[in-house]
Amino acid sequence: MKLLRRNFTAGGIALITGFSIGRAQAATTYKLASNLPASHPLVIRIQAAADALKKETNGEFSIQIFPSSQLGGDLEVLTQLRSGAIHFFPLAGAQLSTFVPVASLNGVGFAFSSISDVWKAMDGDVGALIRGALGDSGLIAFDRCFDNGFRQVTSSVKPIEKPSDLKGVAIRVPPSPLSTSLFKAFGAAPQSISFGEVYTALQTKLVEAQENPLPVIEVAKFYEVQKFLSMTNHQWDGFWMLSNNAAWQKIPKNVQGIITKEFEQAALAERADIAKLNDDLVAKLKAAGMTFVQPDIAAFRSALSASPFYADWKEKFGAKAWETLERYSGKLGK
Ligand code: X2X
Repeated sequence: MKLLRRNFTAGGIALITGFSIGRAQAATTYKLASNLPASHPLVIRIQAAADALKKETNGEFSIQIFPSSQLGGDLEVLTQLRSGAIHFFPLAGAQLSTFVPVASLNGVGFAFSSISDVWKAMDGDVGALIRGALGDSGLIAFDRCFDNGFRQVTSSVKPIEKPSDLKGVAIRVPPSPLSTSLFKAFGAAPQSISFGEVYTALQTKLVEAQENPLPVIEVAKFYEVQKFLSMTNHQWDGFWMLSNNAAWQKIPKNVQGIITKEFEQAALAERADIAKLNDDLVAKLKAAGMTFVQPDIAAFRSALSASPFYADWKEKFGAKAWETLERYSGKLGK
């Protein structure tokens, strides 16, 4: 028998044995926005978490999910989260860095060469440092980062095999100073575009290229408007599950515990989903007509090292953050 108690004002009621007694309590529905389509493992797993929450609270608490940027562009929704107009928002460090700069620390070019290295850092001191900065900014960031993945470059015009192939290329990047800086270092012409507008930007040739992990390329159907896929692995990014602080404080402690547990389980399950997808998607995207390219990654790494990129970002992030990252990445740049 589940006992659910809640902090209540005078005249309130105790919610016990799984149902309300006395004055019926209005059920509470929290809003969660995502820029990803409903078919992405992150949204699928969060929906399962929301279903479990509703069941465990007997419908007293539920989370309504708005995928595919239905509530607005990346930075607009971040503003809504900060104001409390929405209550939860899984957002990548890339976009988050416009509000909390150190959130893109894990996105430093070629910082990680394997997903196991990523989780050592993100479930270790790099994640703790970023989560602390998010907390200082007034947001609640849950412990376990969801996986977005290693980012790959796609193009509608030509295969990107070496750094000079990016020269002058109009490439979409997330609204993130670090992403813009990374592709400027390769001589490209990056354009910051909110994720919900990327397909149209590619379809109308506003940009000829974009970069995203394979699962995003697949669920966003970029294979319909992109021909070449270069496995550059130039950046890893993840999604932080975020909550508006005031909205979170209003949730009874026992329900906070259920939400925390369900989001933790969702993140770990989503990481496994992404790992499996990465194995399956090469064949699927080839079958969808994409031409895969294995670029000279060493040439990209040395081109980035020869540019001011690493020195600039070491200065921007500061010595403590940079030292924390290099404890996992090894020395970056010269
Ligand atoms: O905007 C993107 O490219 C995406 C979906 O990968 C992120 O949210 C970082």
